[in-house]
Amino acid sequence: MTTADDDLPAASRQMTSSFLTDVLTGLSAPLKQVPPKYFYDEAGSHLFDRICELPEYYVTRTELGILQDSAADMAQALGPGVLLIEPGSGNSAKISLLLAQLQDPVGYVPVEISGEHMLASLEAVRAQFPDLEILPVCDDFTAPFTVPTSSRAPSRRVVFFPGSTLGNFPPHDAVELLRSFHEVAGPDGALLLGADLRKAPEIVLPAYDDSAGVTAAFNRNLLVRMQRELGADLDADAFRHQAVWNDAESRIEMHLVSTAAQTIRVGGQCFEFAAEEPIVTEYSYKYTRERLAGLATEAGFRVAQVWTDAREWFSVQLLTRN
Ligand code: AVJ
Repeated sequence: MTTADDDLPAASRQMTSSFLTDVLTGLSAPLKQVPPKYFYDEAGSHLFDRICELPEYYVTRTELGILQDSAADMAQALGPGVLLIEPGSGNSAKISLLLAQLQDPVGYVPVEISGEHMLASLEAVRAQFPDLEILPVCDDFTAPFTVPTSSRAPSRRVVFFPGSTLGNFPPHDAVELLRSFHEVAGPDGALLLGADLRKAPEIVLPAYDDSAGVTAAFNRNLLVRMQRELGADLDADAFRHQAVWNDAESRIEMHLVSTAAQTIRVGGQCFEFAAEEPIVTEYSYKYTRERLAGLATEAGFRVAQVWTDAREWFSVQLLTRN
């Protein structure tokens, strides 16, 4: 088994150096930014779990509802003997709903950068499906990764990518990511994709600016992580959380706004902020079904089936290879 345990120290060293590189590059850009994948350290992963419970955050609840209603139908569409690959796993609830319905899956391959969080959620899957072969990969799924070989040959590979994480990627990058999943899935492979849909900003915006301030803490945790892991010299309280709906781009933008003119120091470099200057920390695109079908087509997929909730807020889509 390709267990992550042995590789963890090396993997996290690797992670630190790319965190530093990405922070330095991002803060040097005219519009300052830090990639959202760095939200998910131990504290960030827990804060995200709390976001999923918030009344305003409809995303997880709606997707879970679709999976509860239609996992049997999805399993039927996928067929027996699949190897299930989950990039960015970290929470077992969704995969469990699918695994419970799949007919004789040959294995489960979780792919996750946050090693410890993955291992914890893996235990839940292991307990529920003791006979399932689990082949974890500790890697960044946005870069190409090797799929481990299962003991039994699969009928097909199925990439399961729930949670609307695709929405973090601007259209061009989203197509690139879909292309890499197309590659990972291989001939006869498929992608089961969870995607949040475009809807009224009155519904979307509060999901990223909740009244309890959990999303604000999640966003500011990035600064805390920079202090702890990179020795950044900054005051996290001198930045405030901001969520903006950008209608033209059909996306939520999360910002950390500098409350005053200030200088912060990271990795031996100084970065000047004007008062009210933002760091962009996340885009969360809300694509229409048509737009998603367009992106899928560009990546070589065909939309075979779509499951949604009654309000059509969220979709789970089965993309197959042409
Ligand atoms: C995990 C990327 C789907 O964009 O809704 C939640 C992350 N950010 N609240 C999303 C997130 C702020 C989330 N995804």
